[in-house]
Amino acid sequence: MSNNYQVQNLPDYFKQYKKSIKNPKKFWDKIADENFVWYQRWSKVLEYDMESANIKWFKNAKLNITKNCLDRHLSTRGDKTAIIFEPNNPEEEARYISYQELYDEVGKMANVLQSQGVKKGDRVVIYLPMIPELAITMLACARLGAIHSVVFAGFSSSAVSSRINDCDAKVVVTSDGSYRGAKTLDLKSIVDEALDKSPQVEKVLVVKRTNQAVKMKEGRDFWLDELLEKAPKDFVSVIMDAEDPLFILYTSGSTGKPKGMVHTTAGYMVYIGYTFKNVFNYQENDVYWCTADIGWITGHSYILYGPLLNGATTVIFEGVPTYPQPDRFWEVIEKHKVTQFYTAPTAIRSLAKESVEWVDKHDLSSLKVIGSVGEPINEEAWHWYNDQIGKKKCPIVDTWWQTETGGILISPLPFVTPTKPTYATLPLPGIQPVLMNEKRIEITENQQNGNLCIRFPWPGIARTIWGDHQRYIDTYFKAFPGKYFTGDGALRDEVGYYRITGRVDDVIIVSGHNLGTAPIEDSINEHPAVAESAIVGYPHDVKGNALYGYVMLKEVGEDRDKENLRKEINHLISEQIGPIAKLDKIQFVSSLPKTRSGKIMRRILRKIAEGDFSNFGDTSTLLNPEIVDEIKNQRIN
Ligand code: 7RM
Repeated sequence: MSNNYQVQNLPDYFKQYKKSIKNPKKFWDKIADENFVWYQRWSKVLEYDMESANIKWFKNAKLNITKNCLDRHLSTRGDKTAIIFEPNNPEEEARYISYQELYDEVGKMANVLQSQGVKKGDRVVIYLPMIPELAITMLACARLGAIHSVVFAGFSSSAVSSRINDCDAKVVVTSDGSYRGAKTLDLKSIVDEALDKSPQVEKVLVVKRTNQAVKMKEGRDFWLDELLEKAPKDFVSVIMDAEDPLFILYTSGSTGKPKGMVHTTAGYMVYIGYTFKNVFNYQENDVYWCTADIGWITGHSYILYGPLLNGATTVIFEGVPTYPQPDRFWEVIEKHKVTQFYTAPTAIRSLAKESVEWVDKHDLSSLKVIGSVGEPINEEAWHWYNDQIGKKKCPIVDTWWQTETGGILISPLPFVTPTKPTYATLPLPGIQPVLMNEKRIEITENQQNGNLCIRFPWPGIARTIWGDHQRYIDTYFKAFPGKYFTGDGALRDEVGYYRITGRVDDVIIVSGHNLGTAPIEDSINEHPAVAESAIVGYPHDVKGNALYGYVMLKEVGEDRDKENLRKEINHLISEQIGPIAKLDKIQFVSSLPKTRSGKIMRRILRKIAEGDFSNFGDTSTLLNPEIVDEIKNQRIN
């Protein structure tokens, strides 16, 4: 990437932004032209129709994203470290993989996949821990033109098989096992179980990680190291069309069936390359670390593709924040002199609960920019992050985006946009957010809340849901015709900064009043004894819906007067929102069911509140599936 599009300061941001809105095609045309390598340029920058949700960027361009991630860096950055692999166990040595080595490994892997029958357009499901082979396999698929679908390696066999079946994958890449903290997971046996329900899978390639004993099925299962040993390094990258799918990534929807979001090649590449450079203020010798799992969009875009497109050094961390001790993140920052650190509010909150001595033991002075993603970051966590980790000198980039958006849409630019706690601030160039009211009318004034939509397509937007374009139209383009509907609510302040307030599908109508769960939860969380809470609605004879609150306390003590706490909580809500928002039932829980990225699974809580225990969908995709039984058993009637 050249330096042409690094936004320099606030006036420069406004100038770029204006240009990008006045003529988006011209804006992206120039970025695509000057910062990437192509086999062939496009005949048209953009063609789109919002009603049929038909979006094509860089029409007829030919390229391969791995040429942009690897080949073009070899002459100038061949010896530079592309990937730092930090293993789960700190006693195990870190690995430093140069751009040249990564190129060689990806070439070998692409040759292996090809020799196993994988062709352009085929789907490959990847079920691997956070090890370099995961990145290598994804890039090898992209080099060959196969569509990768990474399934988070904490998901159950039923989640694996339903994804394999949905995209009809013939090849699965997995490992014998995986390390997570003090635990070992048997990934290969989970795949074996999944394949009972996915008999179409022809080949399973197995990475050796834990060296545990696994069953290998003759003719179907192969050890990857044996295949790689014989494979040549060079693999000429396959010529891809701009709109050829690059990957499918499943994300949960409001129904149990996950949506296979399809991202295509050119637009995704341009958008991720550009946003990585700007949002993290990436400079040549920086060491960038995003703690997400690659099995999540954040990992795809901002551990793998974004950094490599920019020739950056990216850390892949196999472990968990609290292993062997709660200072692992801070230790790794010190060890590798990390300059950009990107994590989730849920991780920040859990580490903020630990003694600050864990942080103070470490030299974090290498840090320049720190980031947050995945859910709204509350004021308390924002300040802890700013004070203890950023030492008040690192801008916090509170980045708002979605699996569907491919990359970051609303975020401060470090050293450019003044930050404001809990605000994702301003849209990136090319992004046109709009707030819509319930009558589908655009809210033009500031200091208003509304449904967050995006007016104009950007290059990174997902193009469809695999096998179900109608569901894509219905989910994202129907509610507000002509616009992409994010499903989130937002507040725009007096200067035009956006604060994401949470999912608006969590709006509950009580006695005809529209109540958002987010503000109620915020006021509950102000109670000094409360750590976290979640509100759902359940049917009520009189009010239509009533409110059921799940409340997690900071300290669990049998001696606490629960009835009194309930009163205090309702008193707080009553004062801050109004008596209409008081909770009808309050259940104290030891934790809330969450996805890996820290999002509360309200669908399950809603069912429990309703007393419907019949079909929770697949709970194995939760971070803490065991909590579901506890909550069910202690449900308040
Ligand atoms: C990247 C990612 C998307 C949903 C999104 C929001 C919530 C994400 C923020 C946020 C407030 C943020 N993809 N969300 N980032 N809310 N502030 N900075 O998380 O598809 O897994 O989730 O996450 O509700 O719609 S995702």
